[in-house]
Amino acid sequence: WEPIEAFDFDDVTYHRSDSGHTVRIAFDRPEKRNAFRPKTVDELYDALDHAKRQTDVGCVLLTGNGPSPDDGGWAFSSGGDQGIRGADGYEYEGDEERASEHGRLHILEVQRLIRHIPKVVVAVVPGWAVGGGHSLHVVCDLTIASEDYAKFLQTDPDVGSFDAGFGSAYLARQIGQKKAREVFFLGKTYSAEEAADMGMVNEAVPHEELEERALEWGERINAKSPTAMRMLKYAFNLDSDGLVGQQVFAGEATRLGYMTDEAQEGRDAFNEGREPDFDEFPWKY
Ligand code: 1HA
Repeated sequence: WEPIEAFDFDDVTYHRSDSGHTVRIAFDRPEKRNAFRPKTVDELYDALDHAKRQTDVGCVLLTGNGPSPDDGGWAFSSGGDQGIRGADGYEYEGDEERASEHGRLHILEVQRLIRHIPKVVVAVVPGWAVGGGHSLHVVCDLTIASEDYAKFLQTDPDVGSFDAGFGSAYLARQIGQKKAREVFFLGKTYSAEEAADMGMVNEAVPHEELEERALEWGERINAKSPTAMRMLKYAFNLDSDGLVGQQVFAGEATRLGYMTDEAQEGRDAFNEGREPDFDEFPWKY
């Protein structure tokens, strides 16, 4: 892994694989089970947005650094940092001007970016995935988890919070209504194997093999056709993204359309001030 030097992050780390085609973005607050504060969310968004624009990158691994220096515990993320939760959201710690504005819930913007980034995003879960951290893994395209330390838990209603979007409703599409309701209403803790049986984890692997296996997935993904993968991701998203999903999918269809001689004849005719001649293009069936 090569560190990506373009950013000076405190709460996340950002690396590119030796092959260059996979990036690794990791929460880096292991002493708080990788809870996120607004600064963490800003950095996560910036890293993902940067990754989005790397045309030679096909796969993003999203994970949590560890273990905790305090007790050796591992975490993907434990969700919003409850220590800086204000009256209406999470506040900027140590930044009085920003803290006084209003609380932030912009992890939801990160969720949308993960949905729309034209790459495969893999949640690599080495330990706890809890609350908003659980919802984040739900939103990722794939999840691989440590069979030794990964634990999946929804505490949202314990702390008076609720992800009523992807974290719950989309989870129900993955594991079914009864199970999703159990996750939130009973708040049980599930192992990686149980989560795989439920259908919200793709594979449980020994802890020491987790990153290596994730990197292998990245290389498999990177070997495939970028256009086909992009269209497939947006196709999978479409029925749970409504008109926005249709817009994203249609944008890619437009891109493919623009690449045809037929569309270029329309453009050329306009630019040359003549009527377009589409005669050579059949009405295909
Ligand atoms: O639901 C949303 C949203 C919904 C809509 C829109 C936006 C949203 C944004 C966020 C969220 C949420 O994430 S709400 C849910 C918030 N998270 C939680 O309720 C999880 C709280 N943490 C725990 O339940 C447990 O800590 C744990 C199951 C993750 C781990 O337990 P464990 O292994 O026994 O460790 P523990 O001793 O509890 O934690 C280690 C240290 O990490 C503790 O600090 P220390 O006593 O050493 O100083 C603990 O306080 C800290 N920590 C863990 N999680 C958090 C945390 N500190 C702040 N915030 C946390 N989330």
